[in-house]
Amino acid sequence: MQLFLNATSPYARVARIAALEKGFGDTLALTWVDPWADDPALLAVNPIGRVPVLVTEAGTPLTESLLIARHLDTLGAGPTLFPTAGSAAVLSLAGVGYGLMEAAFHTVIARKQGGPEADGTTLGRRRARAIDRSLHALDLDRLAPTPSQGGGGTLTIGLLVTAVALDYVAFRLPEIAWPATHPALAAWHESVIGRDSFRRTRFA
Ligand SMILES: N[C@@H](CCC(=O)N[C@@H](CS)C(=O)NCC(=O)O)C(=O)O
Repeated sequence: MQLFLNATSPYARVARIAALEKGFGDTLALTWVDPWADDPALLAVNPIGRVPVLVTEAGTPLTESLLIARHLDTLGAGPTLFPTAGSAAVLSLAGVGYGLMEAAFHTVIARKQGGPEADGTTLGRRRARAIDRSLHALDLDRLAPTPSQGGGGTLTIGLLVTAVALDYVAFRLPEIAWPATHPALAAWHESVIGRDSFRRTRFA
């Protein structure tokens, strides 16, 4: 299998962590690309031109980080990232974590394209409010149903996506300083990013 990715994409990191958690660390070929450069190799497997893309053993390209994670989960070894028991809570958390990731990512891209003024637009302010509300929603109460699923325990797709999203906000939008305003969430986050799969995929 082959994974098209870049080192700063939170979406690609979700796919890569899922691959590592499911035992594909040694067999997954990593193809590093710049999705903004219209690389022909990437466009050949994804007409949308985004990472991540997973090309299966049979040569089928899969796009969308959560769909890739789902496929790897079906195929791989170890505990499932999509447990049947408590499925609604897991997916509910994944939705909030993914929404935070999107709001943060689009804030970064809007700044790159439109300069710092992008933050002051209607959409920019809307994204900032979404980030703020998500951080509150994700504070420990939200994570309470699965507290033992942090560092050493079983990871779910909800916890995985949320931890990557929080790390992305800290990496790209440090001025938000969420660990200071949400210390309990920060303590939980620390325990998850200590996992081998997170340490091996740090943003760079
Ligand atoms: N919904 C997609 C989002 C993927 C995405 O936006 N990837 C970014 C990199 S972080 C990208 O490749 N952007 C290039 C572009 O939008 O043209 C997913 O979950 O995989």
